[in-house]
Amino acid sequence: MDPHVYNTLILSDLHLGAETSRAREATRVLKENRFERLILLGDIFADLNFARLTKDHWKFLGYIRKLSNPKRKIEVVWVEGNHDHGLTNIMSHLVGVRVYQEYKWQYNGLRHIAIHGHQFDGFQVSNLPLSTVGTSLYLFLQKLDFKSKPIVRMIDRLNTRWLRMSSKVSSGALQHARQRNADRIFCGHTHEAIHVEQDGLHYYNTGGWVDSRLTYITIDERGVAIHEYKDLAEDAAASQGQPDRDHELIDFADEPEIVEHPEYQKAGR
Ligand SMILES: [Mn+2]
Repeated sequence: MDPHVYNTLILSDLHLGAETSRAREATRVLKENRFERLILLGDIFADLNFARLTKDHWKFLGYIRKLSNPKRKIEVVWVEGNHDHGLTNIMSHLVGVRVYQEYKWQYNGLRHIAIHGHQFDGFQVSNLPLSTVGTSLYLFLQKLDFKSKPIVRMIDRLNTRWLRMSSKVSSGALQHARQRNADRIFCGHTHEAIHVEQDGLHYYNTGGWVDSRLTYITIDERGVAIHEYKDLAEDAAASQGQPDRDHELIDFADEPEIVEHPEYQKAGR
C-alpha cells in the first residue's frame, strides 16, 4: 500500500546548535512521512555558530539537502526566523533551499501564508538583542528542568511570558492574514502549537522541537492537522522484527553528502 502523501508538512523552531534541539526526532518525522512540499518555518538554527552543531544536527541538514534535490520533485521552502536571520545565503548554498521572509501558496482553493511570527511580537522586533538573550536563557533553563524548585518556578514565569507572546502572535497573524485575503496563516516562534479560528480565518502555530512537546503540521485534502511526535523507540524494542517504517531515500549518484565541513565550522561567530 502506498503511504499517504500530504500536500504540505511544516515544522519550525528546531534551534540547531542548542543542546535542547531534538534534531534526531525531527529527522525521523521527515523520514516517516511523505509530502509534496516541506516548509521549514524559521528558527531552524539557534544562531550562526556552526561549531555548536552535533552529528544529529548535521544529519538533519543532510536530509534536507537530499529532499531538495530537484529529481525528488519536493518543494522545500525555508522561511527565515529571527534566529535564522542572515542565514539566507549560507543556507541556499549549503542545502540548496530557497529562503523566504514570507511564503504564500494556494491549495484546494484556499490561500495560505507561512511566516515565522516574530514580526507580530513587538518585543522581539523592537528589542532584538535582549530577546535573543531571553531565548537563550529560556533554552538553558529548560535543560536544568526539574533539578531545583526555584528554577521550576522561574520557568513557569517565563512560560507565562511565552503564553502572552503566543496570543500576541496569534492576533497579529490573524490581522496579517485578513489584510492579505488569506484563509490560513501558519507561524512558529512561540513554541506552542495551537489553532485559533476567527471569522472563518485560521491561524496555526507549528510549536517547536526544543520543549517536551514536539509538534509539526500537515495539510492535505482532509484539512490541517497538528501532530505530536511520540518517541516510538520503546514500542519498537517491544515488538522486535517489525519492518522499519522509514521510507529512507535512495541516494542519487550525483548527490554529494553533506558533512561536517571545516569551512562551515569557521563560519560561526
Ligand atoms: Mn523565533
